[in-house]
Amino acid sequence: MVRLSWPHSTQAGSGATVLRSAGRRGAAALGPVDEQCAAVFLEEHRDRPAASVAVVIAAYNEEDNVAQVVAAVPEVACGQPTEVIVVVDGATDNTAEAARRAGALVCEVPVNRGQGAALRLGYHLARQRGASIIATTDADGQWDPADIPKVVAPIVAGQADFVSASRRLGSTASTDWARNLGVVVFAALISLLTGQRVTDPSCGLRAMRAGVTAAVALDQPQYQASELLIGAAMAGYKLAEVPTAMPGRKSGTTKKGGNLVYGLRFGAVVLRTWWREWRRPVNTRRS
Ligand SMILES: Nc1nc2c(ncn2[C@@H]2O[C@H](COP(=O)(O)OP(=O)(O)OP(=O)(O)O)[C@@H](O)[C@H]2O)c(=O)[nH]1
Ligand SMILES: [Mg+2]
Repeated sequence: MVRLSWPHSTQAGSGATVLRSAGRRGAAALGPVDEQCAAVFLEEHRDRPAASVAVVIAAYNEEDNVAQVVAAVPEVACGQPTEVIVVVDGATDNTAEAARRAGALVCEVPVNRGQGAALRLGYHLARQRGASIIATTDADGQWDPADIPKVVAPIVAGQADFVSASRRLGSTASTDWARNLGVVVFAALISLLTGQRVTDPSCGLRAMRAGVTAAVALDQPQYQASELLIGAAMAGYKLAEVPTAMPGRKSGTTKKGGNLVYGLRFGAVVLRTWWREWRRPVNTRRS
């Protein structure tokens, strides 16, 4: 059976909100590699003033793209200062150095584990540094960092907890019909499963209250987008979308495989996450 509506939770609301929540929801404990890299990162940047909006970027072999992306992140979003945290894991090129030169705070992990694992670590670092809002974008230039204030705005205004940009509400430079069809199909499926309107579930340009990243169970190593989105929706966080124009990857190739592999793996994470969240007992959480 599919439940069509979920309670919403924003800071604009108050009091107890009924949420589907397990005894142990939330970010998995960091492994020893993450602990070590986080300690080095936090110590290295201890004296750098923290910003309330952290833009977290996972980057793997993106030396030709990452500097341009970091440089394009606005220094202020909706009146709040930003900082850029780039997590590079096991890259075989100069991604980390390029990001650092462009002004990002860089966390280097010696082994490659995937975008999901890198973002999880990045979320942890952002929270540890005191960010109240975490935004994400991709290191390949596929999304326009100039739109970061657009995804932050509904959160600052108390209208949403989790905001995704949407190419379908805006436009896309992609002529890949299979990929574009996949976006439509998975958007319809996730909207049905969560009861919240979603038009672009794989968009990498997002913003959320920092607490969302700690409250939602995240364990996907690579195909992380739908896990966070579905987990947030089914935990009762209020989603919103804003239009964006998607320029597409600047150079290099996808790390996620061809369309068939991407579609199958994305779909598997959608169903697995929905099933996991659906089976959680309903609990009460302070909003
Ligand atoms: N740190 C880290 N980042 C990764 C890894 N795999 C992908 N990324 C980054 O995650 C972002 C998205 O990866 P892409 O390969 O472009 O995948 P995608 O954007 O979901 O899919 P495409 O539409 O095919 O580009 C990029 O910034 C990648 O550099 C990884 O193993 N480690
Ligand atoms: Mg990409």
